[in-house]
Amino acid sequence: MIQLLAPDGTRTPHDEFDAVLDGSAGGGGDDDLQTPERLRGYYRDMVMIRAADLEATSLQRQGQLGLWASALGQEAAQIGAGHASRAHDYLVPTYREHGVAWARGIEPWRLLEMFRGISHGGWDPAELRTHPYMIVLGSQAPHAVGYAMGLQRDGLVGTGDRDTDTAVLALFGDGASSEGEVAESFTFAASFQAPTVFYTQNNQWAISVPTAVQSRVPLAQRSRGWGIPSVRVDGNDVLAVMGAVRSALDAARAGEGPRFIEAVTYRMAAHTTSDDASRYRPGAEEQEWAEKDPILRLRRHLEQLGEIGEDYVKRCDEEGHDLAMQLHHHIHGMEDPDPVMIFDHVYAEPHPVVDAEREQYLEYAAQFEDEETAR
Ligand SMILES: Cc1ncc(C[n+]2csc(CCOP(=O)(O)OP(=O)(O)O)c2C)c(N)n1
Ligand SMILES: [Mg+2]
Repeated sequence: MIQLLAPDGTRTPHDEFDAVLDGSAGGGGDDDLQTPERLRGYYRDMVMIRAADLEATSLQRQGQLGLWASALGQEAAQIGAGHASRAHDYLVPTYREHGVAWARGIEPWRLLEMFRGISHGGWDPAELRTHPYMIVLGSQAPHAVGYAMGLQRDGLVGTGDRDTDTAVLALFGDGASSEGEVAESFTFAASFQAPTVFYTQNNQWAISVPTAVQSRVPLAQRSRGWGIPSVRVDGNDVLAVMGAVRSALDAARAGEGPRFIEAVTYRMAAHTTSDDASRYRPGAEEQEWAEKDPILRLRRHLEQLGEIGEDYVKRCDEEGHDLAMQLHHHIHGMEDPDPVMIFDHVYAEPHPVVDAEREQYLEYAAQFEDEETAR
């Protein structure tokens, strides 16, 4: 497993990833992604999304969201992957990519709207180059490969033009990696050398099923039978993640074909707000992973570099608190949408089946209006 930052913050150099991170690989001309200023930025990002995440859980408990899938513990795996992608790459996320969304410029309240059940998508995928969240496990892989094959046909891969060459990042969990769709997508991506990076956050659990039940070998090895090169990185190490994802996307964009990355991380919270992890997961395991906290790790590294002070840490905490309060007020202030809106935007144009369903719903809802009036 590749690790650049140990849990105590100690930095280990890595020839390949360091060249990618400091921008000297691939002909140069890239920004240095590991300046102290950038590192402090990743720290702030992680603090912000953790604050938003905790607030979202509270909002669900207050009855304001139907459900919330927490990404606590996966901040480095997500902030690293999000920032490693280039603006014109296309990302296909699951339902737990709040840090990736943040790095792509998606405001957290848009995610919360989805979990409140009042938005089909929440943002414009064309504008932000990030697909809507998808809950169907493994569906990210065929969508991503299909998109990637489209890019090939549009002449947007391997031309050497850095502004137009594009790659796709497919995100999915350890459990989802066992879905047939992922295997089928490996076949298509490998056969057509489609510019896809498959990125699995192995957070050790698929609801109550541990990763050990998914595979007899480390997940990273799975793609190798397809001829898809893979790496296994410490997913709680923002630099290892960033190095791996940037390097893989650069290769895919250059026309070198697909890549697979396993980021080893931990789901610190329950699967969702509907789950009680204490029913199946030992407390000692949670304790063990708390020591590997990705935010603490980057802070320790910055402290070792002498590049972070109490003031900065305090300011990040305050900003996180402000963000949480904004989310709180935004969500509590929302009006319920007209339920009939659910039938809008199913298709771009009117469709007889949707029209019939709308009519049926209106008739159904009318019964309750009568009851209201009678009372
Ligand atoms: C095709 C499909 N089967 C089952 C489910 C129900 N389900 C939702 S999340 C989940 C576990 C997913 O685990 P993993 O892929 O490891 O992702 P994580 O939730 O840990 O991020 C299951 C079984 C689903 N959403 N889609
Ligand atoms: Mg999982």
